[in-house]
Amino acid sequence: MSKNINSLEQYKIEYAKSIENPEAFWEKKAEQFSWHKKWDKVLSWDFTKPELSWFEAGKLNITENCLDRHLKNKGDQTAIKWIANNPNEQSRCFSYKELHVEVCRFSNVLKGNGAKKGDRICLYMPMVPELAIAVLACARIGAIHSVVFAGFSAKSLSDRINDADCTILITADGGFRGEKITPLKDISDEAMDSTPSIKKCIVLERTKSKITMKSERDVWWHKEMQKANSNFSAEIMDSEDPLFILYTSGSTGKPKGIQHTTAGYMVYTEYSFRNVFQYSEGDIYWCTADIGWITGHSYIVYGPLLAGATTIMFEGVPTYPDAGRFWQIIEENKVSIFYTAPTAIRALEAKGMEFVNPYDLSSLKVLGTVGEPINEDAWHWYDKEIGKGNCPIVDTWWQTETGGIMISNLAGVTPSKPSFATLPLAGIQPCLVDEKGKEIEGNNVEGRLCIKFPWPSMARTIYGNHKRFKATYFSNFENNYFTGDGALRDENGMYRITGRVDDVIIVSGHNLGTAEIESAMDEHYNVCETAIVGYAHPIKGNGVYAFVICHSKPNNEQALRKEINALVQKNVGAIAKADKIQFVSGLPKTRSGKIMRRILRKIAAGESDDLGDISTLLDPSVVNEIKISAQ
Ligand code: 7RM
Repeated sequence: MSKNINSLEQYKIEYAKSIENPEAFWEKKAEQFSWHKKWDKVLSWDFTKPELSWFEAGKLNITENCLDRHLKNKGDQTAIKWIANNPNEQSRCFSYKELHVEVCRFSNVLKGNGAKKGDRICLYMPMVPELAIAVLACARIGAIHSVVFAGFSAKSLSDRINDADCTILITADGGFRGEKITPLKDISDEAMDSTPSIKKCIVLERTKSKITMKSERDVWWHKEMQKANSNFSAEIMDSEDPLFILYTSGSTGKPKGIQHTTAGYMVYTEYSFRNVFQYSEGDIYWCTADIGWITGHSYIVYGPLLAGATTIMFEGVPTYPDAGRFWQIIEENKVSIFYTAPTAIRALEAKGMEFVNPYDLSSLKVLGTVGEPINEDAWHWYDKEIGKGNCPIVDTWWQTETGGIMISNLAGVTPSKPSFATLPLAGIQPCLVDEKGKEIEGNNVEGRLCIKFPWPSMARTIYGNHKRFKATYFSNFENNYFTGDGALRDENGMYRITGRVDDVIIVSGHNLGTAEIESAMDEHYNVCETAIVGYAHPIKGNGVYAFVICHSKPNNEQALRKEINALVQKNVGAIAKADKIQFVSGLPKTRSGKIMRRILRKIAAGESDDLGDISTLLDPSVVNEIKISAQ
């Protein structure tokens, strides 16, 4: 493995090299991996189409790089250590050798159930080692995995299965999360009532909940594994063959299936993992995300395994059995690198130091955050109370679409600054543009965050909808990838991400499309129209504020709020439930019929004194009425 960047000077040199000659820079990174055949060309690109190809005509399998490549030197080292939801349940460790065997066996199971290269396979599973095994087995046989977060509803699951025409669904009888059991198979059954493409459902036994198995279609994981051979030679893939699809909300109700490919994603997740966290041999690394999000894909599974690290996987939640669980796990496992979300930090801070103090956190060397801007308060608490002032905090900005961390300090190597993601990784060329798409040069400026040059792990398309891919990311600003975020650049060239400029609300680090929540609410027979905006929430980062127009005046507003939120829970998931629902008689609309969310955001934030120009509204009087009854 090549060495990490280990000083600010070296970062500057590497950064300059990566701009001068990106092809040479990335070629060097790619050479460390095992290839069946090396590439003919490092990069071809055209942002106007957009078309991208990294390491063209290279042949490889990413799981040979995650597993086989490490067998000789670190076959007995722990690859995955899994920690159960219930602290009394035994943890489970898989060495690289053992993980290799499990992945090979499950590859045979997939093949035995009819899967082949290029098929889409949906994973709807709890955070158990079998989820990682299934992800890797898909990659090993050349199938495209689509992991759906196990908190999503039957409707969200079936929409995602249908969008990608998945042929196999892998799930479990249930999942443990805190005190609750999620009935994953029951939810899957409901989803499979409307997913004609699914031929097989492989069911892992986890909670031993009573479920029904449909003969022909449903098979048990453990029974299939008993029969499976533990040798499987990996399918040889092209660099640009798709590796996975992962759904993320967009500004229309329909989620986008972000598609990543093989070689570029591999090179970038390994490189960014090692450098951002300054991983070194012997580290115990723990990312608390769920594999259902991109953070889990890139920094629980692929990045750490590619780097030959020990990655911890946790089934539970931060507050079960109490708010000391994270800190107890760190002590017990001597975690040295800890990566979590600002929403978890804020929630645990609010519980008080009596949950932190009992634990010895001296194994920690590096702390990380991801998912949303971290406010200065939370940053300082994390630094002082968890890092004890000794651990650099990496504030990592990136997206499902970028595949890996784009802007972040390198732990202890480049400077940190509270609430700033700071500097781009070597190889990444961000820029700020104004509304017209003109680049804003210099420092102490603010604008829309774009990336002007390709990097290996960028998404290649939206599954089945390249037009939308182009429209969403490559049409706003010419020759730039548009992130959807606003940012400012300080006097030292450091970036601070200010938030989404489009209609996505980030609640507890999860991207929620306003349109998706609105359409769930609109299903209620008495709901005529809705508008959702985010507002600052002390724990979740953003809360969901709903303005709702009813057909007939509700007799019992509280009961109606409950019914509306039940629909949101069913169609989108519990995380999207509205914190506040205000009933209104009209919404502020422009003459062309667009809701002016800017006004609603101000009202939701309690800043209705300064609403700016409302003269372009169809009916400005509606604003006063909304102001008066604001929650
Ligand atoms: C990794 C992930 C992406 C959006 C992104 C931002 C926000 C993520 C940070 C952040 C400020 C950060 N993927 N975001 N990280 N904002 N500082 N360090 O979260 O696709 O689910 O979300 O999240 O708005 O565009 S994601």
